[in-house]
Order: sequence, then C-alpha cells, then structure tokens
Amino acid sequence: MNKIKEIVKVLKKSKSVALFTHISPDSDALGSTFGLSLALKKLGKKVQIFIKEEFTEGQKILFEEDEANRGECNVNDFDLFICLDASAIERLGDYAYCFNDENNTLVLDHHVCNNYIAKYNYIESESSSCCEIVYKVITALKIKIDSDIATKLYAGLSTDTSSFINSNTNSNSFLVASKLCLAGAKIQIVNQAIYQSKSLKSVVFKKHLLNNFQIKGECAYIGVDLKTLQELNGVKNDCSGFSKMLANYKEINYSFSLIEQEPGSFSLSMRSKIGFNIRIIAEKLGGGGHICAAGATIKAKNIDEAINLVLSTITENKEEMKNATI
Ligand SMILES: [Mn+2]
Repeated sequence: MNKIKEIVKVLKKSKSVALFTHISPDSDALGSTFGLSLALKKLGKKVQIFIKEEFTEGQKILFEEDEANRGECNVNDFDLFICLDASAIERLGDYAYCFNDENNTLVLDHHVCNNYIAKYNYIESESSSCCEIVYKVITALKIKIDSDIATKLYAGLSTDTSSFINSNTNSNSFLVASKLCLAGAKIQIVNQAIYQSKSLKSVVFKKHLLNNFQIKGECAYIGVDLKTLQELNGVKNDCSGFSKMLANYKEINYSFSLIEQEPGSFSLSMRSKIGFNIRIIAEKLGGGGHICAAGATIKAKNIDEAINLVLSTITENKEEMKNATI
C-alpha cells in the first residue's frame, strides 16, 4: 500500500482525471467521488466522473447527476484513473476496462477485502467510510473544504455509519463529521435526502416485505423474485434497507435479503449485529463487504434455491461467523 504522501504526489502531477465508483452506488460512493471531484477542480484539474446508473431521489438532491458521464470513457483523454469505495475490479461494472496495467490508476477505499487493483492503492479499513479517506486526502493536498465539499463528504459518512450506529463508527468518524460541520456541511439537507425522501409509492413493496419475511433461529430473511419485484415496482435499495431493518430487532443477530435482478441472478445483501461476521458468508458466496454489512451476487434456478444456498452457507460456517473479533 502507498503512503498518503505518495498519493498526494500522484494527484498533484495529474492534469486530467477520470473518477469511478462501484456499481449500485450508495451515498458513500457518490459522496467520495463528487467530493474529490470538487476538490481536484479547485486545483485546476480537468475532472470527469463516470457513473452509468441513475441516482435515487435522495441522491439527486445531494449530487449533480448531470455531471456524471454515462458513456464510454476514452482512456486517451485522461492521465489518471481513480476508483473510490470499490473493493474489486468487478465492482466497477462496465468501466473495469479503464483499470488495466497500462493506465495510471489509483484506488481510495475502506474495504478490508480490497484486492489492490491499481498502480497506487490507499486502503484504510479502519475508516468507516470512503469519504473519511477523501477528507484526509483533500486535507493533505491543502485544499480548503467548502460547504459543498463538506456536505457531500458528510453524506457518505452518515450513510456508511447508518447515522453513527454501525459497528464501524469510531472516534475518527465523529472527528471528521465535526470538522465537516465546521466547514459548513448542511447536515439537515443530508438527513432529509438520505433518511426522509422515500416516495409513498414504495410503501406497497414495503408491505410485501413485511408480510413475507421469514425467521430461522437468530436469522431473518426475505427473498423477492423478478416477477414480484416488477409487479410491485420494487427497487433493490428498499430490499437491502429492509435487511438492515430486520437486524435491528433484538431477537435477530443477522439478516439477509435476496432480490432477483435478472432471471437466475440474485443480489444478496446481508446485515448483522456486532459479534457476527457475515462478510465470511458473503465471501464464501463470491462477494465481500464489511463485517456487519456485506453482499454478493448469486446464480440460482429460482428464489428458493438461492435462499437455501445462503441458509446452508450460514449453517456450514456458523462457528467461524461467530468468532468475529469486533
Ligand atoms: Mn463505503
């Protein structure tokens, strides 16, 4: 791994920068990407963000969607390619081709499972969000953090700590949050955009989730097939949010949601309380993430087969999962 000094050098040397983040971007992915973009522009760099997916209603309040390019990235137009909050090359989706050996590439991330895909890598797994790392980088570059940058970085910090309750929350999360507030972060706008911007239309899907979730011992779970998802206008984020909510009940130690995104392809989102390392389960299923929040993409014939695959992986690895140190 590189030192922050080396990262600063690489950033200072660059003239035109392409920024990328993981597929299905959450507000930490967007916050770190947009925050760094604003900061680099202050240094006079040419910056372009590449994101293919549409932002959620809440994200559209905080991040300028029209500034993100959805098209191809012409690699000859840039001298530095930065990837934020993504732990593996597959997480870059259609833009993975930009991260080859020939290009000048840099990764800023906080996933412990990051597999160092770039020429320069700065990974800080003790950071609760990628936005904290970007804060550190911007500070090291001696760029003044204005209200706009502060708001974007705060959005990521708030998202990845679930408003300072996840097990990854630590003194640095509060310290950076405080510095961002002092720099003018609009925390009420962030809170409304992230936690209070759901449309009432989503209630139909939520009712379905509430009526159909299952409990097996200390585990709660929900599976949604493609047909149901389309009929109820459901979205993936509501399902992963539901998995998070299930882990809030005192009888439940870990939870998961499975959602069929394409025929035979299921998106798994897992959550747990402290003391239960569900990243181990996600990794066994080809995914990754954090100790208490992880995910994977699973191939199965139908939703029942996908659910059984997750449940049996949990059963087979229960001891290892419970030996989590945090
Ligand atoms: Mn993150």
